[in-house]
Amino acid sequence: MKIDTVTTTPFPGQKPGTSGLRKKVSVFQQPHYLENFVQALFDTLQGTRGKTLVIGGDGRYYNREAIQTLIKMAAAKGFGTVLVGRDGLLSTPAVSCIIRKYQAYGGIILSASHNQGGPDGDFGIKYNIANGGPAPEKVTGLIYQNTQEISRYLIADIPDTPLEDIGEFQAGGLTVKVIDPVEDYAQLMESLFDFDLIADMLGEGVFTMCFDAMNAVTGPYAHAILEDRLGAMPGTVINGTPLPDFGGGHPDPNLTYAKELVDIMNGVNAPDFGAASDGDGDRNMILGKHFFVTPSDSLAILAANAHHIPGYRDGLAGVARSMPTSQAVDRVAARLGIECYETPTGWKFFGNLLDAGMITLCGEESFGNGSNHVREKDGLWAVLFWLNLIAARHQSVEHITREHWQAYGRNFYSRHDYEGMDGAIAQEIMDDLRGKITSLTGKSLGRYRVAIGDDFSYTDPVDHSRSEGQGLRLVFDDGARIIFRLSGTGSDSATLRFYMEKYESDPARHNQDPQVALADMIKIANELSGILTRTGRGGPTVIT
Ligand code: VG1
Ligand code: CO
Repeated sequence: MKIDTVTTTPFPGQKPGTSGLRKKVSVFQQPHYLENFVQALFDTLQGTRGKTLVIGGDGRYYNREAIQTLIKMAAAKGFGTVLVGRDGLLSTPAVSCIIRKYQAYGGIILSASHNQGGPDGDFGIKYNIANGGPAPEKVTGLIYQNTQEISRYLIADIPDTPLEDIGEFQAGGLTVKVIDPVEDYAQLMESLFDFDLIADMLGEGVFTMCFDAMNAVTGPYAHAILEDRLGAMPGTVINGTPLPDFGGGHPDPNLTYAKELVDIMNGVNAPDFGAASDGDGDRNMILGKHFFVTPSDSLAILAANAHHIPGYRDGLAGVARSMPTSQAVDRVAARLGIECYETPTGWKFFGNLLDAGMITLCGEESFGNGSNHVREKDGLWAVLFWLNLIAARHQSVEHITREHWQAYGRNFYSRHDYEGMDGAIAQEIMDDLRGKITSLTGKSLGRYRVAIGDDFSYTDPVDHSRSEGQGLRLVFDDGARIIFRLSGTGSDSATLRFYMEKYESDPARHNQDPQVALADMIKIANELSGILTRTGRGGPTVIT
């Protein structure tokens, strides 16, 4: 095998964010751009000779081209085997599952998750380590350092590998195995959930559901698991064919971008259960008939009901949530007598807790839940968890959620996103807030007294690594909170996120619209930040 050493120079800004490096497709298409980043990554990896690397992506535009480059660079790096999904497809949780199952050295996921795709959209790349989870900050920091000093990359001079069919190919010294993207993942799901029980419920034709794959990677998974194995009616999965531009939409399962599903679930003859997943299959949105479950509530409900699910019948070691996620799950943990950990935003912070056996379930307010079955959040897993729960309890999504609020109280919660902002203005708003946040401690804002005003930092309880600057928070005396964060998953423009939360124990008040229940907090957030006057906007782009 001939290996070419190509001279190159650094690109600025190849710094991984909340979840890998995400840039416009046109940026990734520049000569050497992808190669530089991959070489910077490979230069951090020791002892890869003969080892296995998993490669897959969410099928977005530029996926196929990028995978060929990765295979050639993996050959040059001396990996022994590459496992790649057919057509280059693997969901993020499937990559995590496959790394763990085949004890691979690591994996590369090509995705910009919920960001738009197509030639004018975003592309992304993310590295996962041997536990199946996203590389921790110390690794992503090293990669970034390398990108700033890079002067060459190594690539094998071998032909492209055909990815259309399952099979095995020799590429220089490398064996490329093109695998079924669904099979290993489906087997794992079957080991956790009561498929017979779910199949009985779906097969009767009385219980109906709709799953929106948003023209992204979960299409093949949902068809295979929900329709083929569990017997849901054909047509249950909508937008089930992965498209390079996701049909022009944002593959982001929220109330704004999953509009088709939301309309179906709010319409006449709405199905009993609705769900959607994002570009790379790690997020989930759960809906009942005319009913929306916030991701934070969903996490709490899964934790409170885990004993109904075969895979979790032995109980939970502990739970964790990201800092901006509502404290609903904290109440469940308290009642179960288990620990609840609070981590910064991003799945990479759950890895150590899961590996150490300190937690079983974890989640984020951004439509992400997961467990110790893999080291990524997992969209279809959450859907199957809910289906198993509904089948076990014979109750609707709305009933289960309302009963949960009765038992634990309701944490009213909302996130306001200001997308597509001018980066300088967004930064200025955050800087101003950071400048005054600590001095607000002890002061009154409206009828609230600030107990903590700070910039959240985290010390990992396992390896004691520190992460600073993880979001500005105001915690009030009664536990209510306002959090301000700058998104770390965008490509060019900036997104500001405001998170508001407030607890209500009185069941008589659980029916309020969260926007009404939280109106006073939203007002405080808007006034403190000056968001509306400083941007001239009428309101947020997305409200969850
Ligand atoms: C967002 C979410 C965060 C999530 C991350 C990756 O990050 O807020 O909770 O872990 O996306 O999810 P940010 O920095 O934009 O707020 V995914 O499905 O895009 O990999
Ligand atoms: Co995602």
